[in-house]
Amino acid sequence: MITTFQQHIQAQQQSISEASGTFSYLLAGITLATKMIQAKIRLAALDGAIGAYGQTNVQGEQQQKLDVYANEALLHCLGLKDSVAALVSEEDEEPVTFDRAQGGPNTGKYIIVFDPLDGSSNIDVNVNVGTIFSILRRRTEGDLNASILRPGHTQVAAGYVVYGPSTILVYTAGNGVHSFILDPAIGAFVLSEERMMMPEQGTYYSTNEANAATWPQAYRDYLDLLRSGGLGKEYSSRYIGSLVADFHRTLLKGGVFLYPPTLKQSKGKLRLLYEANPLAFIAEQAGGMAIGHGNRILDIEPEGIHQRTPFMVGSRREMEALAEVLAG
Ligand code: AHM
Ligand code: MG
Repeated sequence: MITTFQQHIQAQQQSISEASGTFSYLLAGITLATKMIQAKIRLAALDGAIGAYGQTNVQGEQQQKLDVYANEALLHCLGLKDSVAALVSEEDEEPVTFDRAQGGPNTGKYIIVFDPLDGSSNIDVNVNVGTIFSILRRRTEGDLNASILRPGHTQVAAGYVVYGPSTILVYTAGNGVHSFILDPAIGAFVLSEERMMMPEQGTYYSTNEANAATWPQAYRDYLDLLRSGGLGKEYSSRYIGSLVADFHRTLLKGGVFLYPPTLKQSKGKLRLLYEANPLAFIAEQAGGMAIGHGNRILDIEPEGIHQRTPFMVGSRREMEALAEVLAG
């Protein structure tokens, strides 16, 4: 018999720290939103839902119509839940917060941080995109912002959905990494693999090589090391330009994904809270590693919700070699 995502979460609740029905109810909001997003994406080219929305987001990027839809779907499906204290999105400059009881205090227990539609520049050409999410527990002391700006090792759960030939959900709640495939016949995410482990070493590197000329020298040396067989394998390159899709391949096949600092983006391009942190949590749970410019991603103390970071993630062998090269 099948195991659905909901059943899996409930069975796990004995062993994970978040042993309450609230947590699975919260995750049900995320899965509903991602089902709405995938349904929209599948029909977008027919419905005229592809193309620019006509505004730029807080990152200064052109918003696509589907970016806006994906963001609204998540805000709608999560905003009604009492357990939610705040929603932090790539598409919104400030966190969205809720006062539940009329005029009463915000009593929600969880903060959900998300990139509603990652890789949306690929939408026009029918290439995979995804949704990334991270769940934090609200702290009892300090204001909401202090609860949001915490290092990634405090995440309660994290995951992503990749909208590819199949719609696949991958998540961790700190007790292994599990993956589910959306079965369109029953409208449910069905367990496909439990306790996924990243291969110790792979044969792919994944990076926007056009930027290599402006990377710090150490990253160019590292690429040379991979290309010259220095790690004992012959590497191939694969780069989609949708982080979720590039990460998903790295998780399954091993290897390394690199987005180092560049001349144009001296602090890196990818966002710490809703891109690097959730994927770093998953990578570590699967036996891999994730670092910024030399430091462990999950230890970075965030200063802003839209903060960027260099982001390198992958198999243990490749990542240890990278850490050595960066350390000189
Ligand atoms: P976004 O679509 O949320 O803005 O995400 C940024 C994307 C990532 O999905 C991807 O890894 C990266 O930007 C690709 O950047 P580049 O085109 O510079 O290689
Ligand atoms: Mg995005």
